[in-house]
Amino acid sequence: MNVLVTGSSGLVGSAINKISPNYNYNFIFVSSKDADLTDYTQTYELFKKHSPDYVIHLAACVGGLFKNMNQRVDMLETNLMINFNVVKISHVLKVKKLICCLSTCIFPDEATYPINETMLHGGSPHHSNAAYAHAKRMVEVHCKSYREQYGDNFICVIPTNIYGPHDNYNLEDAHVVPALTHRCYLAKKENKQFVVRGSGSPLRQFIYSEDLAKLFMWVLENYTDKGSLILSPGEESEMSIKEIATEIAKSFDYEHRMEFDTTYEDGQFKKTADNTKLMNLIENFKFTDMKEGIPKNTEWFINNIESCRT
Ligand code: NAP
Ligand code: GFB
Repeated sequence: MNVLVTGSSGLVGSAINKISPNYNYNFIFVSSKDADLTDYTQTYELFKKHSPDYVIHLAACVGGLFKNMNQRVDMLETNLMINFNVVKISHVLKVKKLICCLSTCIFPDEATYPINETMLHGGSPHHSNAAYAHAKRMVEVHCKSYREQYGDNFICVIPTNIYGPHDNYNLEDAHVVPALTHRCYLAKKENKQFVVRGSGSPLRQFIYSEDLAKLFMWVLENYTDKGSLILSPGEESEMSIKEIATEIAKSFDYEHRMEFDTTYEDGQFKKTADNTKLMNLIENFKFTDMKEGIPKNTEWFINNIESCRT
């Protein structure tokens, strides 16, 4: 069976690539160098060439809080176009199972916690990433429409914040873990203060990319429900940005030089996700603890800083 993985050169795609030898499929790992998925014709040609049975659709314009605030149009248009093309062509070419990727940050900002899969369209997303959030919510509507009108097996998974090797470590566009990893590396190298943006009080859950990759393969092989599925450690894993920054600083032996710059936005205070639906399906899945994952990520960054996305 052919499994086409879009967005495969990125954080999540690289993790799926790493574990792919453990699975008996013909994986086709593609990125923008194989086709610009914002272009319908290029997308059609790519899918026609590989005739995938299954598609794990990861490709997206992705970024942390500051990229979302500063590049709203790109986040909206690029993701709307990529997702429209991939979903429509998956139908046209009769893909047997399409797995699309949402994010826990696209849920309503005014929510009761923990958030669960039924709450996706229950209110406006946080203003900081509204463009990205609406583009992602539309892919859920698109998949659901094909499911209901044509019976297509198109589903969405909803990861929480992800970190791990092959992330984007750009100081302005990246998510908090890779951005602070890069920033702490530079602070120590230049003997300067390690500046953490915002107050440090917001709360986040994180999933290590290699854990998520295993869950994607589990979803491909075992998940038969029609509804979306949150892929996240439990509520108890929630940490403050300050705690996360401290773990990153410890991995560089630099926690004594950490300070906060509150002239920067905090973004959403929390987006606590409920993983009950997942855990009821996949008993005793072991998530990597941040105290283990952060040092692994730091080691990978230090060993790959010359070649990774900075
Ligand atoms: P990433 O590291 O930025 O990788 C994005 C991938 O998409 C890259 O392979 C990139 O290819 C590809 N891509 C971007 N624009 C493209 C285009 N126009 N045509 C073809 N390919 C294109 O992203 P990620 O963090 O792995 O995210 C994967 C998925 O998880 C996304 O759908 C994202 O929304 C979702 N997600 C991420 C997080 C997180 O914290 N990172 C959290 C929740 C959900 P090139 O390298 O060639 O540009
Ligand atoms: O991962 P992040 O950028 O995005 O985390 P979100 C933002 C939080 O980390 C804010 C603090 O509280 C920031 O103040 N922070 C501290 C930093 N230092 C830094 C830094 O150097 N860079 C960054 N980026 N943050 C995103 C959504 O929300 O969640 C995206 O905007 C995406 O759409 C992602 O879905 C998963 O977790 O706030």
